[in-house]
Amino acid sequence: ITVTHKLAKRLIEAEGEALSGQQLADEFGISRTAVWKHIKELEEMGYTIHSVKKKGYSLSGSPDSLQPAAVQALLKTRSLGREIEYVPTCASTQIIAHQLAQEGKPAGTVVLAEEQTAGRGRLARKWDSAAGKGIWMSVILRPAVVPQKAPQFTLVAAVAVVRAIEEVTGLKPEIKWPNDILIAGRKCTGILTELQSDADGIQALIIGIGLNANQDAADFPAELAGIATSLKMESGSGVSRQELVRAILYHLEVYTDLYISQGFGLLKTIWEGYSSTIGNQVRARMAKETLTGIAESITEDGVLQLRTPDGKLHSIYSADIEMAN
Ligand code: BTX
Repeated sequence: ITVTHKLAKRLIEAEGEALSGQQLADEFGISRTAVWKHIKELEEMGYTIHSVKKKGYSLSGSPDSLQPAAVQALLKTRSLGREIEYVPTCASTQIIAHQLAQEGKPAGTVVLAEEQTAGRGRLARKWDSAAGKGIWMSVILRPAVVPQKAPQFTLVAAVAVVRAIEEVTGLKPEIKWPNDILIAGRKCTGILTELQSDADGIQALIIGIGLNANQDAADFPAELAGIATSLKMESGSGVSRQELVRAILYHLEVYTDLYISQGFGLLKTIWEGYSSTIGNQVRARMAKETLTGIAESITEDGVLQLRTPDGKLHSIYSADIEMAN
């Protein structure tokens, strides 16, 4: 990363405190004039910096940049996001993350894009990923668990994203089994967990998170009208993607650690608390059939238990869920 980005990181971390030109010059091993030039460059990038005589430079506003240095400033994680691959545009962050995982990049590596031209959902569906409006992110994990446990990570990630949205915006999202996050019944986030495994087990889990942050209704294609929403549309004001990425990574780390050390039990309870599915009459559309009944619970493996009117309990591994009442 460039000195300019390092300087941005330093100013963000100072949280509004002034840093003297001399101190910054010493820290970066450059002249005070050079510091001043980098400050000017940051201003051109959209940072608002006050320069106060004798005190130095303080930051009072920054662009909502997903540049790694800016995201990593104030990042509270141990490993998630310590390596970030940032691209202005790509087909899908999942594709890049799969490649990086195969090249041996460590667990915790994150891919962030401003725009995806072929963002994907489950079953080769499309994920609309407008430029600069959302968080289009893939996280590489390398958990020592059997491949059958992979679907649980979708549920773990959903809990992490809900917590992050609550923390940053105060909104109250709900989880629709297995992988959607809704606000007032409309989808603001989708999660896609993909797997690289061999005879030895899981090599990498690629957790894709698509979060609509700052779209207005008109930014979505017509077919998503009434289906999709963004945090901005729900809260009435723009949100900081940078802050959201930090919060998601933090909670994802906390909850995956919890999952690895304690198993799924406690997480299942937290997940059920956020679920709009459990306890309700739902319609589950699957490849071959559609079942209607009460969604009773999820199992320890994250499998949905649906009771049909004839009293039978069905295990649903994969489906699209709609409210039936
Ligand atoms: P899904 O298959 O559950 O949902 C896909 C469906 O959601 C689409 O068919 C469409 O109806 C609807 N949809 C498409 N785009 C949006 C949107 N922006 N907001 C709300 N609804 C939408 C969900 O799959 C998993 C999506 C994961 C996306 C992330 S983005 C980063 C990573 N890279 C990548 O290519 N995918 C993941």
